Amino acid sequence: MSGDNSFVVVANRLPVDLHTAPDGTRTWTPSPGGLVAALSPVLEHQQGCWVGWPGVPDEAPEPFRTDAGVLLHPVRLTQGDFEGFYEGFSNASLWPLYHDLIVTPEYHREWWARYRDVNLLFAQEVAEVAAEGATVWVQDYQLQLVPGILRQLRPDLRIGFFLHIPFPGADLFRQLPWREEIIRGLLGADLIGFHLESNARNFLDLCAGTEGLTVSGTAATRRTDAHVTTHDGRSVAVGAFPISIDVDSLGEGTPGGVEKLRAELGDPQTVILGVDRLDYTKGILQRLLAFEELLEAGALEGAVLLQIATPSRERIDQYQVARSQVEEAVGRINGRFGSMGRPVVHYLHQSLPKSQLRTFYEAADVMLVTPFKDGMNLVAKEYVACHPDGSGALVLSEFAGAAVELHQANLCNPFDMESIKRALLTAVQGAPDVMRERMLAMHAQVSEYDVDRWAEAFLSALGEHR
Ligand code: ADQ
Repeated sequence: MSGDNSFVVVANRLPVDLHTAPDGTRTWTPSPGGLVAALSPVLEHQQGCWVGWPGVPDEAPEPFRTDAGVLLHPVRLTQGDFEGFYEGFSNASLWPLYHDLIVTPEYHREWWARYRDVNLLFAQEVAEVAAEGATVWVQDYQLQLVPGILRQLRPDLRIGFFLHIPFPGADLFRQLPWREEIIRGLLGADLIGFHLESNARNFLDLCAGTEGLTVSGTAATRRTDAHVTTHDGRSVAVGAFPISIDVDSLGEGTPGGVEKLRAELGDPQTVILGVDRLDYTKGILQRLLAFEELLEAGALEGAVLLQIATPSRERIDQYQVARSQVEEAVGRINGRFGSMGRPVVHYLHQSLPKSQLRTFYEAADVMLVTPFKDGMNLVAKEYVACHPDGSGALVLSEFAGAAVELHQANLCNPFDMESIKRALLTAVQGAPDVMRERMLAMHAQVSEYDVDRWAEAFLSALGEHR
């Protein structure tokens, strides 16, 4: 049972979502989120095969090649799979657990059963398309059992696993009723990668406390100094590989685009920008409240806030709550501080083309990135990449993985309203020379460590390990 693909990426979602119009016409649109943004260019360079779900239940079109040469292999999930595996176990159990319980995770045995079944299904699909001895790169928290199952189905494969979200401390992780199964699943890989050394350390601590596993070495960035030896004597490498962006994917700036956008916003003195999936981890409400308090204090004369929020996981209760809180705050702030035809908060609950995002990034004097917890946060890096001349200023949560590399940002603690306000004020009023120097240092970091370096570091570590 093997196919002819020597490089296979498997992720919950394909990089495109299938849409069927009422007349039956089918179209594909880019699917949202950081994983797709990071991996698409890697797959294009490798001309690899991408196994994933097409974003709608009960559909699995025939595999096809994209214009960029990537072979897409759709996996069919039923409505029940979608609800139990995706909305349930992945996004209402694992997501909040791995983001340090910002909301309370729910654990249900039926969700877990679906998670196991769907992981088996993904592993079987990969086993069919991967060539003898192929490299398979498994992505993210939805597929943590795939490495273990694949190892059994296809021992010839070289298997890497990368986690795009944080990995929690052992004390939190141990809540999970199926913790042993998840650890065993992950350890089916030859290499397990995290964004940060702290994430890798959390995983190693957990393994060190698990019977039958031995840990050697310490977590390191872009190296595999740490190893876990499994019950059956296999050695699994563990390392930190901070993900980054593909600067080219943001396209060219539109000539005159920035001026046009600023004019549309009423030529404000200061444009403050937020760009996020609408997720309760991203701290969107907190930043709105900080903005509101500063307006109230008369400290942000002539500033407007532009908040772009991509619709995300809209059927899950906590996401509906987060959205209504955000939208209520937007309405209230505009009611209090806006004037006829001149809102102070411009809010779009939409997905936008990258070229348009680029114009927003370029036009923003200040970028507000305030997650309570974030694996990396590519938006922060995209903003920095769009300011090669050192203009602009970044307010960044200490709890975003990106804060490790972008430590020259105006860092804030999103749990502390005063801290967000201080960082925002410093970003708006800080000495231009100091702000410029910091932005230039961050720009150099993002330019040097782009997404190609990330993929290359991970894949060469995987190649060396076996
Ligand atoms: P996300 O939680 O989705 O990613 P992030 O890393 O910021 O978060 O990536 C979001 C991506 O979506 C960016 O490329 C951004 O440009 C794009 N995007 C956001 N809003 C958009 C909009 N309205 N229209 C179009 N595009 C939009 C997960 C983890 C992160 C980790 C990434 C990659 O949660 O911590 O950084 O994976 O590993």
